[in-house]
Amino acid sequence: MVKKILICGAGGFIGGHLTSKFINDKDTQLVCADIKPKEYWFQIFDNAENYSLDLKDYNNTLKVTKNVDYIFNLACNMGGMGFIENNKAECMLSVLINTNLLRAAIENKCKKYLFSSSACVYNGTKQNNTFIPGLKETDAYPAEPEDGYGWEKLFSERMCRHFTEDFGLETRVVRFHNIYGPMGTFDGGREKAPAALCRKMINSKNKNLKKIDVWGDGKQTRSFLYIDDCIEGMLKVFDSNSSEVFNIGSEEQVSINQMINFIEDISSYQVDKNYQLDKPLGVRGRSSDNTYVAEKIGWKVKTSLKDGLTKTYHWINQQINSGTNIDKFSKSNFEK
Ligand code: GKE
Repeated sequence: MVKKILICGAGGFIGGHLTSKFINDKDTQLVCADIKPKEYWFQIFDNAENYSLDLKDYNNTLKVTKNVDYIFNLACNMGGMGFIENNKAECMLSVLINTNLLRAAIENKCKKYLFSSSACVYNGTKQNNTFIPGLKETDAYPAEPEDGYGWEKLFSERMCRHFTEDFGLETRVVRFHNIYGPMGTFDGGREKAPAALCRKMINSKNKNLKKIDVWGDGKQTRSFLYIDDCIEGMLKVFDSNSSEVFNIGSEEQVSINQMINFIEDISSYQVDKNYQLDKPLGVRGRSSDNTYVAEKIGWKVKTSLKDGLTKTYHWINQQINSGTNIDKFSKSNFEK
């Protein structure tokens, strides 16, 4: 029985990896949609139906969801702190994508819908210190999410819940905690810390410079989840029978300075740090508590930060030093 799957945001980082996961399934017919022009898609496959269009337009969502069984919504205007802190309204407009897709899923009688939420929904007052206890799913309330982006994600989570309760649409929601890995953005303004710091180290090493710029004091803490774990966790949640929200993140909480030490080991190159306190910092500390997702879904992280960073560093190094067309991974704006 062939199933038709729609991947929204297929031209992006997580969407591209999800597409590559499904593309060789003989019983899957793939529809891929992204706002970017196809030449800027991070990964694209000829044997999928590929659409470059804006899902903030309801007619476009009706078109791409036609005869679709399952929908993965990974489409939103986002990036690291450097982007979401400076584009709050743009990030909130992604609510149109989720709203349109939920409506179109009902109209086109789709069977199941997954929404990719974010750790930016978590209450900021619980993230004011370094090395905080991992955030449990219930820590999103009382609500005080990240300005702009976090509010859109939390609101859209609630829309999924009510479309399930009121219209019977099967929905799944995952909260991603800073996903990183190869085939993602590493420059141009949307990049997150793991890729940004790998790039800075590579450029310093190439120019024999002994210093890199670091946003903040380097003591702030995060956990970072490698893309392969992200895809596996998302699919396990999708295949489960629970419409609750689940963390898809890592419990390996490190300071930014510790992450830089890992990158120094990987690159065999030491640097001093120029701490820039005026740059976008986000929360002081954040990590995931995976107790509930392990218990209900049976998903556990397999890739350590050191191992994931090693793969990411070498991929970025290859992009920068091979001189191949890296625009698509290093430019931030593609919207027509
Ligand atoms: N992007 C970036 N680039 N961050 C840096 C850099 C740099 O060169 N140097 C240090 N940092 C610091 C940031 O100041 C921040 O304190 C920390 O690394 C992580 O920044 P980030 O990876 O950009 O994003 P955050 O984890 O703060 O927030 C992100 O969380 C995700 C969900 O976990 C959001 O930007 C979204 O991408 C998403 O919600």
